[in-house]
Order: sequence, then C-alpha cells, then structure tokens
Amino acid sequence: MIQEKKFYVTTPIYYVNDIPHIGHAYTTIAADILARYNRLQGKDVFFLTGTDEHGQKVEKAAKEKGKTPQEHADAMVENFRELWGKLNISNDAFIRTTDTPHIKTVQGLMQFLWDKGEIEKRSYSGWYCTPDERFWTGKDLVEGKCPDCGRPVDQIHEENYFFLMSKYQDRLVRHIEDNPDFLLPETRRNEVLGFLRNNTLGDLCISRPKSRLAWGVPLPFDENFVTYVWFDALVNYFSATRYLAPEAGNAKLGDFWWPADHHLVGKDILTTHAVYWSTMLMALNLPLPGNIFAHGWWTVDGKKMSKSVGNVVDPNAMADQYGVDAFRYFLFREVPFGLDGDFSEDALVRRINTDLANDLGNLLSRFLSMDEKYFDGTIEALVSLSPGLREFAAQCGSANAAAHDRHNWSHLRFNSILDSVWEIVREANNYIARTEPWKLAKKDEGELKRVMFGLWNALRLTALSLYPFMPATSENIWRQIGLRALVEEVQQNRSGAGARIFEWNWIPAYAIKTAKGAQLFPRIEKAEKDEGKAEKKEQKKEMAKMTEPGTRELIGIEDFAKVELKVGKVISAERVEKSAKLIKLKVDTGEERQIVAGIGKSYDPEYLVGKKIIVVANLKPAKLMGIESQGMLLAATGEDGVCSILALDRDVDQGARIK
Ligand code: ME8
Repeated sequence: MIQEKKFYVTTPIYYVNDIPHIGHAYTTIAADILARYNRLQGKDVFFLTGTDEHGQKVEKAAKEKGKTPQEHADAMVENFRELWGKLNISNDAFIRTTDTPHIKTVQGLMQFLWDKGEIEKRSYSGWYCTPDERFWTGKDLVEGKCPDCGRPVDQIHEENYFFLMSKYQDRLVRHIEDNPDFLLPETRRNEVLGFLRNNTLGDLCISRPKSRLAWGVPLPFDENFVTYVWFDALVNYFSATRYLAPEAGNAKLGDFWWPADHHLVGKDILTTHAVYWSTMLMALNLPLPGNIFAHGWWTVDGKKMSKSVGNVVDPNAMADQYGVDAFRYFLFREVPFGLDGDFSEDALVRRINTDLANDLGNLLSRFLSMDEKYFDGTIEALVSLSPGLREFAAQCGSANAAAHDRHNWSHLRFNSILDSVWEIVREANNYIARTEPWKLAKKDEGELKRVMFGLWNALRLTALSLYPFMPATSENIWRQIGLRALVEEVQQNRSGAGARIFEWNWIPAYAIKTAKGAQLFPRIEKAEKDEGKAEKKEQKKEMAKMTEPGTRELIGIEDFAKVELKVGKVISAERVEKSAKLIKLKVDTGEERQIVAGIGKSYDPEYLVGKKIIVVANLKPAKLMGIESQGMLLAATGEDGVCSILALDRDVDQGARIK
C-alpha cells in the first residue's frame, strides 16, 4: 500500500567504473526535486541514491589499475558523493552494494526464493555482452552483436542458477494494465505491455561461476557461485529500507518505507526494472513500487555522449561555470521529463539570459528597488483588494495552483510545472508594465501599496514553487523579500492560519523588511562565453594530442623555451563566489598578477597565502567566470580528483625563472 504520509524515491545505483556525467546528474536532480517538494509538503521522505559496485566491469577496471575491486570502488565512489554535494542533492542515504547489510539482505532473499522453489540450476548456453553484463539468446542478437548496444558478444556454456521469471508473465501484464501509473511515461508503458503481450518471457540467469567472476555476492546455497549485477543491484531499493532509511514513528523501518513511491531510471534500464524487478518482488511476496519512471536520453549536439568522441558533458564543469541552480533549472525546463533531449551550452546560456536574468532576476530587482525607494523596504499586507490587484491575484492564483497540481507532480511533469511558475513571473512583469508604479508614486499611494503587495506575493509564491528546482536561489529570493528562512518558515506554518503559506493570502507574523542583495543571475555575454569555450576546445585538443597513443608529438627545446615559468609568491587568496572550484589569487612573480585557479576543492585559500608556486607567466589572459586570469599555476591531479600544486624543494625568491 502506498501511504499518503510517506514518500520514498530512488535513483538507479550507478556503476562505479565510470565518472559521473550529465545523465547521472539528471536522474539524481530529478529525484532531488521530488524529495524536496514532498518534504515541503510535510511528508516523511526517504531519498536514496548510491553505487553499483559488483560485476565484471569493476573487477576488470580495478585489475587494469593494479587495485583490488574494493579499493577501486572506494576511490570511485567519492566522485559521486562529491558531485551530489556540489549539486545540492539532499539524499537521505547513499547505498553501496558492497555494504555488508545489503549483501546479507541479498543472500537472505535468495535463500527464501531457493527454499520456495523459485530458483533452479540449469546448464546454459548463450551469448554474453560484457559491457552490458547481460545474456542474450542467439535469436536476440542483431547481426551477431548485442541488440542493446551493438557491441560484440561472447558465447558461453556453463551451469547457472535461474530465477523462474517466466511464470509471472501474466500476472505482470495484469498489474501493468490495472495500474495505469505503474510505468510512466505512457509511451514506455505501452512499449513494455506490447513486448509482454507478444513475446514469451524467459527465465533470468542470476548467477556466475566464481571461477569466472569473484567480485559478486556469494550464493547462500552454493559457494561456487556469486550472484551478479541485476539481482544484487535491484535489491538495493529494498535492502536500504532495512538499514539506511530514516526512523519513522514506531513503524518497523522497512515496513514503513517499502514499497517505493517512485523508482526513477533512464530508458536504458526500464526492462530490468519493469520486468526483472517486478517479477522478483512478486516471487518474494513483496508489494510492487508505486511507479517506475523511465526518462529520456541526453545527447550532445545531436550525438551520443562517448569518451572516444570526447563530448561527455561534465556536470562539475557546468555547475562551476554557470552555477548549480541555473544548470538544475535548464535540465528540467528545456526538455519534458520522459523525452530525449539535446544538450548545448548555447541553449543553457539562452535560458540563463532570458528566463533567469531577464524574467526572474529583473522582476526581483525592479520590485526591490521600487519598494526601497517608495516605502523604505516595508510591505503593508493589505486585505482590501482593488479591481486591478484582484485580477492580478486571480492570475497568479491559477498559475500557482497549476504549479502545485497533484497530477503534474505524480506524473513528473517538471517542465509544465516550471511553465506555470514562469506564468506568475510573466504576469508580475506585465503587472508592473500595466500599473506603472513610478506614475502611481506621484498620484496614488494607496494603489502603489497594493501593487507592491501584489508583486511581493507573486515573488513569494514563485520562490516557494521554485524551491525544489533551485533551492539556493529560492532561499535567496525569500530572504531578499523580507522573509526569514524558506524551509523553516514552511515547517512552522503547517497548521492553522499559517497553512495557507502556499496560497495568495499568507503573511508572516512579523513586519516585512525587504533587502536588496546581489543580482540573482548576471547575464552571460556571448563574447565572454565564446572566449571560455574556444579556450576549452583548444585545451582539450592539446590534451588529446598529448594523451592519444601514437599521435603524441615531441617538442624541441625551443618550444619549451617559449613557456615562461616563474616562481610566484601567493599574496592573497579567496574563493570565487558561486564556484566550488575556483580560487582567485594575487601572486607576486616579480610583478603582481591575478590568477584564477581551479584548485578550490583541494585547497583552502588561507593555506595558499605565503606559498611559493610555479606560474606560467606568459600565457594570454583568459576569463574564468568573468574574472581575468593572468597566467596559470601548475598542479597535478591524482586519480582521486585531488590536486597538488607544484612547489620548490628549497626556498627561491619570487620572480626567478624556471628553466
Ligand atoms: O545502469 N541521458 O548504472 P549506470 C540520461 N548500475 N540519463 C543517463 C544518460 C544519458 N545520456 N546516461 C546515463 C546502471 N544516464 C546500473 C543501474 S539500478 C538497480 C542499477 C542515467 O551507471 C540514467 O538514469 O550505467 C541511466 O538509467 C543511468 O544513468 C545508468 O547508470
């Protein structure tokens, strides 16, 4: 039974053999939006994400690096944790499939299925796609290759354990038919139904002989086998409720949280969730999740992201360059959740300049300037509405209702929710144009007060609705319009008269005093962006040249001599606002210069002051987040992403040339 009071949302657990990219960020931010929204609505929320750490790929990647799989996983998992910190992800727990309680749960459930006769040992022959970790039958293959990814497959003969999935086919079809929201979006639901109605479901191979794969969960009833990726990974959603979920009342933990309300996944893993996981749950006598939502795929300039093409979008870089909230907003405004989308920095900049800087940022700053000028930053809450204000209140009210519409939220229609919020913003800008407050200031103070109150309310509702998408920006707006702290304020106002906080007629119990802060979203000028982009492209090309085997060019000493390396002494250092990575340094290299360096995640500015560093002194100046950098400091980055600046072995005066 899905309970009204609790909300449990999950992301896929990501493979640790890769570093996170925009696709991983996308699903995780979507789950964060849902978690934040439901917390604001007063529900008990459990938001789970994590990493998938067993399997052949991890074993292989670790071996290549001369590490044990556990060491490899321990290092790689930090990339995900750090990214979620940076992107303001509010997950309540982070599960790793190498956690002992998870392994124990997997084994317990397997034993239960084995005892119940739901698992059988069979000899098997099939085709295996190593990158996807999936078996295929001969007739599944497309031109002899994996039907999913098109890569070559290996033929395998061995004994294995099978979960008897086929017997649940009819029950699964009925469940999907009876629960229209179980699989979303509808197009994907129809695909799965079509597949199940027209094909005979096979049984699912859930083991690997230990001789071929050691890095898995040992089967409790046969020590010569481990269970591999899917049986182990899917169970995470359930096992987490047994040891990672927040305490909730007196209920037994797992029984309170299970089943999940939403499993968010990309369309690539819909079958494994809709078919494997659902039938596993049926066999385990456990309830099925309320919804599995398969979102679309991000491509870049129309192409699939791939390391070899070099077009993988790094969410760290996007957040550093454009700000976390702008990046979060873009992903969910640009493309309806469920459809495929194409990522481009041009489109992102366009959204920042139009929606965020122009529509929203200007509205806030115009309102605050006027309120400051005419009423010294105060807002009088008005009960009597003039016809003009009544009309505006009605427009905002209906857009606001759409932004909180239950159906929109339960169907994850994020972009229509954002459209509704922007309707409030648009109406507010029109209201200013229509009422011309600067004219009212000269002739009708009463109406001017109403206009200010109306705009204040519109901004307040906007901040509330935007909170799940852009939490930091919403808090910022909330404070600038004279309120205390958004989340706490909502929590305190859940009952009685305060419960109207999500509607038009709400005012705080204290006097409102607005305070204009820094611009929310400065416009990004094209030249500045292109400069950054061209430079990045150039750097990427150079890096590629250096690292591609066979194409590495050797340079002569005269080439090296062109680079002017100097000893510099750090005079001052401070973080660049809104960037986790960038630090602005004043450095004495014989002359004083400003350098912006991406070392903020590894160093505190205070540590750097007084240090002697190595600087490329004759580099063309470049702008990073709008700040000029006159040169570059040298640093090395370890595999763990932590960097180390180059320093001298003994003290040498600043300005000395390095040759
Ligand atoms: O599949 N566009 O992990 P994974 C949108 N460990 N989303 C994308 C994307 C793209 N281009 N690329 C990846 C696994 N994703 C398993 C899951 S769950 C029990 C086990 C997102 O690291 C999307 O959510 O390959 C996709 O489903 C997921 O990353 C795959 O992550």
